[in-house]
Amino acid sequence: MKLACAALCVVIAVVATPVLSQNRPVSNRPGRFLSLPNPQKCASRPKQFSYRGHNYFFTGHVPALANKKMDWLDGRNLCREYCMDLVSLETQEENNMIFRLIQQNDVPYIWTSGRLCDFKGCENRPDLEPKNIFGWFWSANREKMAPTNQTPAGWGYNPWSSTGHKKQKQPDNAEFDINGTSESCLSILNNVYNDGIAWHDVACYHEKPVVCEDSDELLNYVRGTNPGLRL
Ligand SMILES: *[C@@H]1O[C@H](CO)[C@@H](O)[C@H](O)[C@H]1NC(C)=O
Ligand SMILES: [Ca+2]
Repeated sequence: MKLACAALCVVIAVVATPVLSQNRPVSNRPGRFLSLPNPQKCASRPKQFSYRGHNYFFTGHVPALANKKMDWLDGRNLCREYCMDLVSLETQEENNMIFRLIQQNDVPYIWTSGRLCDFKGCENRPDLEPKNIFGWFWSANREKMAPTNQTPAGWGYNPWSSTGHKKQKQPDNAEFDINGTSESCLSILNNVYNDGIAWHDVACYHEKPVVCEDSDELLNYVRGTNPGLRL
């Protein structure tokens, strides 16, 4: 479901991507920005598997990146240099594909592009309240997620874990209760809480491998500015 409200799109756009807002700060840490795509890297990006016209790769399967772990924003930026972004899981089929990758390769956890709208511009939005249920979206394309307490439309299960650090269903913002750090980013954890492979809200500073997925926006941008480049 696309975000209905243009206001949210504009607001998230500042933080969450567009080509036109590359140079805006995206976190409290000074000097951190979204990266521009690198046309050469886009043209030679790893294409390990594909789904509905998008290519994907897992950093653990790229020799030069195999041992790399990064926080959420660095993960986005690694992907973005390849005209990709962190993976977004809008359908059960796509989610199952990523769950299988994690299961078959015994991957402990990855970052997705899922993000809580809890930054500047997300205030005064009754439609996003309560945030833990209605405030989640995919940063890569700014698509709103289904309410976290419901099985998404067209799915046979709710991908959020039913347990976690506080033995409560996710998202639980558990680290906030420990030391005030919000769990604003969406990670897939592999049985960390004896809960199988499932979605968890996790503080964005944690370092994890990532799955990158083609970004139509960045590919179109590089296509437009580099005529003849094969992507
Ligand atoms: C919060 O707690 C986690 C887990 O113990 C720790 O890794 C992190 O550094 C802490 N953050 C702050 C700001 O104290
Ligand atoms: Ca959590």
